[in-house]
This record gives sequence, C-alpha cells and structure tokens, in this order.
Amino acid sequence: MAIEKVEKIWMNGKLVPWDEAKVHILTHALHYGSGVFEGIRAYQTDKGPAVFRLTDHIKRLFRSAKIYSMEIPFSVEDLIEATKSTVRENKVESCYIRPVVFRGYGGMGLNPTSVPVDVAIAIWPWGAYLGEESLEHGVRVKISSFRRNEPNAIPPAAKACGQYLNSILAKLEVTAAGYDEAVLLNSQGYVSDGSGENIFAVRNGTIATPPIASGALEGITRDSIIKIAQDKGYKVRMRYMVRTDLYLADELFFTGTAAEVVPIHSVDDREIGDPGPITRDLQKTFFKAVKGEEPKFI
Ligand code: PPE
Repeated sequence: MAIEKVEKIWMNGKLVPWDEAKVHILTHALHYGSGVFEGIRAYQTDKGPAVFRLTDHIKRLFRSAKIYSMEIPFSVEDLIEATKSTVRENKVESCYIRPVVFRGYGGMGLNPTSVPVDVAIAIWPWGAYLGEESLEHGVRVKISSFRRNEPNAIPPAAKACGQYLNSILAKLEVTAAGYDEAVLLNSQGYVSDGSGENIFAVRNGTIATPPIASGALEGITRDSIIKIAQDKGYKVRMRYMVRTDLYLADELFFTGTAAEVVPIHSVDDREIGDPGPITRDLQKTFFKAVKGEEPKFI
C-alpha cells in the first residue's frame, strides 16, 4: 500500500516537515523490531475530523509498551494532544493515524534498557484497507499455515513492531495463492485473528468471536462491535473456535481500525456468501458511530 504524503509528522514533542522525520540506520527497532505502535482513524464530520476512541488507543499503546518494559517519555494526555494537533495541523478531513514508540539510536544488543525511547505520530489518508470492493462484497480468506505467535514467545497482547513478521508471513502466503486475507490459528489449532483484523462468526443468530487468550489482539473495533451488537439485542459469545466454525458460519466478518467492518465471502474456498443481515446491520451502525452519529458508541 503506497503512502500518500501529508505535511507534518510529530516527533518527540514537535511537528517536523514530512521529509525530515528520519531515524539513524542504527536505530535499535530497525534491527530488532523493538517498538510498539497503534493504528487509529479520524473520520470526517460536520465539525471537522473526529478521532475514533483516541483515549482507548493511546492507553493500549501504553499497555503494549509495558509488556516490553519501555518507558514512554510522555503521558497519555500528552499523546492525546499530540495526536489531535497532528491531525489538525495537516488539515485533513479524514486519515489513518500511526503512533509509534520505539527503541532509538544509542545502543545495540539485546538488553535495550539503555537505549532511548523515541515517539512519533504520523498520519496519512488511507482508504479501504482490503480494497474498495471489500466493504460491499466481502473478501476471500484462507487459513494460513503459519500459526499465530504464542503468548509465551511473542505476546499477541502487545501491538509490537517485530511481531508483525508473523502476520506478514501469513499475508504473503495467502495473497500469493490468490486470496485477499489470512486467518491465523494459534499453536493449539484455535482461531486467533486475521493478519490485521479480529474475526466474528454468526450462526443461528448468535455472534461469536475468539477470546483474547486465543492470541487475538484486544481490538478496539472488536469491542465497539460487541457493544453495538449487545445494544441491538444480539447474543455475543467469546469462545474458542476451530476452523470448521468458520466453514459452517452463516455470516463471517473482520473488524479492525484499518479494515473497519469487512464481510468475508469464503474461507478456504467454502462459500459463506454475500454479506448477511447481521453483518450489514452492525456495519451500518459502526460507520455511523465512527462519524459521531451514535454517541453511545464513541
Ligand atoms: N488483530 C490484529 C493482528 C491487528 O493487527 C489489528 C489491527 C486488529 C486485530 C484489530 O484491532 P483494532 O484496530 O484495535 O480494532 N491492525 C492495525 C494495523 C494494520 C496494518 O496493516 O498496519 C490496524 O487496523 O490499524
């Protein structure tokens, strides 16, 4: 996905011109993946761009950093303000927002405690993550032969830079085979999530999604969808799922900040079909919520 350039990027406390937001080649995170990040979206509204669940995203960034014992040299409030000013100063109507906290320049080797922690917030316009057609018609998914990284190896509870090598392997594998997106099972064989999305299955009117302990990221879109579904009176279960739970679902969909709410048309060539009524219903309310038109879900 090519990046569309905007004017400024926030780096360690100030906005700098896009082309000057650079790091040294000996940046620790470049060698070891020792960073954590967030993905947030701002949506166009009548009152200007609105950042969806900003505080929750920044809090998750701090939780990710805690797992790796990285001390962020700013407060939650500082990064909330910094995000807002980055969106404001770039004068965009909507955008994707990428805060990244990483071990910078000043030390090499695997004990990173003496390496300074850098913080940056970049934004850019990012359209439909899985293609313009995906939101309407759904995507073709394949279960990857690569398993989700384990909690006792590289914890999926963090949104850490290096751990995305796992998702990249899965994505490369299934896109080379002609599919749109990968689903990863954990090492016990239970469904975790997509390469960059949580997954939901609907069967007989009940909505199910894998628990966080299965290796799924504690998705903020997942949480919004659970709240929206419960508010509409649907039964929502967090339960361990095997691959056939996906094959036999009446409806399947992905959720994520970048992906938003994307119906799944088939899994391993087993047809699920056109987006179903519950998927459509949740998708519709979600797109209202992100634009501030459903205040109880903001
Ligand atoms: N699982 C994974 C593995 C994941 O990376 C994401 C977000 C989610 C679930 C959904 O979480 P949430 O965004 O809080 O609803 N993936 C981010 C990065 C995507 C990328 O390609 O980069 C995102 O959607 O921003």
